[in-house]
Amino acid sequence: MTITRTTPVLDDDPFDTSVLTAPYAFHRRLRRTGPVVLLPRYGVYAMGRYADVRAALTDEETFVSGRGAGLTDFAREKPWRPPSLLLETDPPDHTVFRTVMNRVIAPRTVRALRAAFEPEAERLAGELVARGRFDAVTDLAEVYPLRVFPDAVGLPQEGREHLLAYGALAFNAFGPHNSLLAAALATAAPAQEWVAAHCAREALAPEGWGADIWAAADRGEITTEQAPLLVRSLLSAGVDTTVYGLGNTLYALARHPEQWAALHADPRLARFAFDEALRWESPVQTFFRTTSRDTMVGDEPVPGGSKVLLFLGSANRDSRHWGDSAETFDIRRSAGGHVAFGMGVHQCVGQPIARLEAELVLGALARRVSRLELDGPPVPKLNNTLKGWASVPIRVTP
Ligand code: OVV
Repeated sequence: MTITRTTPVLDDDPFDTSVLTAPYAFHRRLRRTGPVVLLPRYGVYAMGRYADVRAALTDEETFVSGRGAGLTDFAREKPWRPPSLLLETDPPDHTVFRTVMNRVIAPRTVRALRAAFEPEAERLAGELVARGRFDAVTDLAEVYPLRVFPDAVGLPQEGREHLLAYGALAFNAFGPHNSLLAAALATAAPAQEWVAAHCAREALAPEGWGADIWAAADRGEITTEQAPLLVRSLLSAGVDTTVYGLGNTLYALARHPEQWAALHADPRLARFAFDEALRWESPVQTFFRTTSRDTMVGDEPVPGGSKVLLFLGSANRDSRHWGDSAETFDIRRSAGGHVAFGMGVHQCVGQPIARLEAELVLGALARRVSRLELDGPPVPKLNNTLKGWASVPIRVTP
């Protein structure tokens, strides 16, 4: 006799405003319901447990990226822009492009930027602490990455603020065609033009990550058609991610004054505070994969050609992996192994840059500030993929 099981179903819309702003109750239900569930509203599968999300991320042959890392299945629907050579490809093609980018943003290369990135962090922290009250998002998290990252790419001052609108569009576009994506598309045309123009060799400074990508084309490692697309990846994923990451870290610390006290007592904990904040409130909440063949998740069959929504932010709070304190923000825990940067062959190539920015700016604040508190209600920022804040008013005591 064959016993047929039916995959459990959840009727929720994970891209509804209520879930985007407060996803954690939904995550708990998702994890409790099973290793994989169906979301009939979108005709996709979803996973929220750490072990299953991690297993899918590290099985890039079954859970492919070439059909898109968003809801749109590139095998059926035209993507909103030519697919990314990094995010939206699979090995062996992916390996070629990833190898080029690994060299361009190698940890050693990024460490050499400390001297360029540090003075800006010190200057900004000094100015903000002198003011006493400031907005952790609009005065800091959105300001610091836009000062240092575009310089390292080789972009001009003029127009770099377009990177925020472009990133917002790129991350909204992983979700459904809802009002968030419509609003982003309606306003992002100037940002799209600016980004397209600044992937060209002539628009980039003779030294920097942009020029380094073009140098790989000169060496024949990639073609001159591929170089601008790799530059585009830097411009797509390099700014909003760190803006949300810094904003979420400051939000977490403002909500937990005893954690700020620990960081102030030992500013070398800045890197750990950042990792723990990424775990506790992951900027990139979700990515999709597509199954290349029939597979099993636990006891549940998932047919080939299915879109599968991986809840990174839920995996990062799964007590099966993190224990009873999974939902507690604690900068002294070992948050290593979180999937906020992904895992496997697509794991964030820019993470040394994000870590450097966070270490410098948090360290600069931690050394100057003994107390950091919320100074008003934080305002959520809505995005189909990113979780974070439009405003986090804070008050600091030197
Ligand atoms: C928005 C985003 C995230 C990650 C990678 C890329 C874009 C890309 O263009 O490669």
